[in-house]
Amino acid sequence: MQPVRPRDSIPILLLTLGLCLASCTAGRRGDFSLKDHYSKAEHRIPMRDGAKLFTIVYSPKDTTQTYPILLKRSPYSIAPYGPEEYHQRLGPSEAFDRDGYIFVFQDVRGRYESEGEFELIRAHNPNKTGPDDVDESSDTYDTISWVLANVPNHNGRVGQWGISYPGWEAAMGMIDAHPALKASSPQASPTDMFIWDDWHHNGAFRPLIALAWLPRQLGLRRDRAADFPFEHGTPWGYKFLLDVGPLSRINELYFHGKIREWNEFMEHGTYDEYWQKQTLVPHLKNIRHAVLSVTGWFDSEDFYGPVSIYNKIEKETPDNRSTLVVGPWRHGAWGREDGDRLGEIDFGSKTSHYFKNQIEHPFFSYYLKNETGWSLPEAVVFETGGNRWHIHDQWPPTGLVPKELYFQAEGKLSFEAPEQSNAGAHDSYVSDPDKPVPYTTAIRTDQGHEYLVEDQRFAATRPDVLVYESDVLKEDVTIAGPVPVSLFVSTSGTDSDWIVKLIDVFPGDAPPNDRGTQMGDFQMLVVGMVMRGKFRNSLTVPEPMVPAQVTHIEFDLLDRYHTFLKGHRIMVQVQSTWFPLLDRNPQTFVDIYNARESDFRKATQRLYRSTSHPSHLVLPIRP
Ligand code: PG9
Repeated sequence: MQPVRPRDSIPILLLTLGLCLASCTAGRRGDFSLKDHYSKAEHRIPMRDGAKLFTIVYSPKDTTQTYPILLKRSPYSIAPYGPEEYHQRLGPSEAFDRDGYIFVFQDVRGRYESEGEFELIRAHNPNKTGPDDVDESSDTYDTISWVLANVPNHNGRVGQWGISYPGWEAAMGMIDAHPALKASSPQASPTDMFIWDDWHHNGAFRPLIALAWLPRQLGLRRDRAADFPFEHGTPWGYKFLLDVGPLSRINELYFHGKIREWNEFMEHGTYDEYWQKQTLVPHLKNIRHAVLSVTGWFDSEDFYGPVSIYNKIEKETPDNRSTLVVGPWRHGAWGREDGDRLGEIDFGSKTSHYFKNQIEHPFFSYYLKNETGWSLPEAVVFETGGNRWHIHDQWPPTGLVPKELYFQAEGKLSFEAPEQSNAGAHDSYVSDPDKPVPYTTAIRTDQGHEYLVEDQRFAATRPDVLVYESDVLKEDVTIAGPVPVSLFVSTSGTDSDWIVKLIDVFPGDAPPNDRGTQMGDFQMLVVGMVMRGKFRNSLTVPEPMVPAQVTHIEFDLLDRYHTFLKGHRIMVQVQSTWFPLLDRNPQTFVDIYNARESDFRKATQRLYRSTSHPSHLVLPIRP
């Protein structure tokens, strides 16, 4: 049955009931025992190549009716194991457990109890020729076939979901999908690890997440005896990585060549076939079942993935049933937090409850249980600053008015183009890789999430950060979508990072927030992005920058939906280091992963702001 799709309509009743429903069900939580309602079975399910994947199935004890199957495949262990040990929760939220589903959990190939070889972000093979050609898509297919044939009391409909790596598994399951797969929800799924997701942003490496993830996770492979304990020896990641020096020293000091994936990362410093073949986006063709892609504006790991999944399905399959949801969340927060705040920023409501009760649960009920009374919107997106949910008939919404916001003399930003005719008008700073600009004031060795909305005053006061600010806004300015950046720059070196941060400056007399933090003149990071100079024209074929030559660099800040409120100011900061969120660019044109200490040099940077070289951002303004 095709869903009714009044694409512009807001389910207002459901919207307003959201919080009530959330608190009502939470109150009854203690009454519901999974052991009373579900039996648990463990299986080793054979894949087409003979590898057996360990799978746990919870089936409703009430067999008077049939149930849909809800699958989650994970590399992070599907513990607890053993027939008497039950999960705390089976579905994405408690409502699923109460409703009755056949919940299927699986350790993916090569992880924990499953046989076979684990491959980090295994590339999809579109040209399978025999049973030995396996990938995550074929493993999902074979699992669904087995469950349909061997688990009784199902209604023939399957859904798949997951957050982060399990979200990526859900996305891979959508490719060449089993016909019984009716609804998929890839949540915080990465799609491209070189361009915008976990390991890199525009080719700039993100060491904190790689150093946290690889040693912790890859020691758990069945075929490896050793774990890789990794001690930083300090709680301060900034000092730790500065002391390490060039990234090539990580192997010398810590991994000793034993982590294959780290070695591969260090060998593939451009967007070559190694990275290109991992990208799932080109394989998202002919996706006809319902898809709910979910991410958070402040997901520091996998914001880009879900948006790219949505965009690709929209482009490839016009009659799709695909929805994008973006809330004001950090990585995966919608699954485990209320979603009412991040750091010092309050979002005004429990946004995760709204998502769980009004979007996620009805989505699966509709497609897997044939329940009516819900319509599938196209994009459900939260506007920060204004603190409201919106339903749009596409993302970015229609009717946007792109408006150039120019860098001006004396640290000003304005919607008027520069008047100064002097082609050389610029601002300048010295970027020193030995004294990089920190990305946060927090003392931590993991990347964290709050930096994505952190007060930027600590950076604004540095001499190697250019700061531009608008006048006080006379009316609200709402942006929706990606923010293109157009920079005219030069460097005295032969490579350089260009980092642009868009910031919301609160009024000086803004009241303290609910935690008592002073918010007067708070500089809230809205979005920031890097372009590594050598990748400005191609991520695959790097090119040196020519010293002192004015160079035009264009890239996008990731999508945002934010209102700079009346009385606030818009700020942009430009810098060339963002450490240790990003590895340090030596500022000389070398293979950074094999760079020597002596390759790291200071560089004098210029940002031009003249009539001939009018550096600017293009704000996608929603009138
Ligand atoms: N974002 C994490 C990840 C996904 C895919 C590969 C490696 C890491 C995660 O949290 O699962």
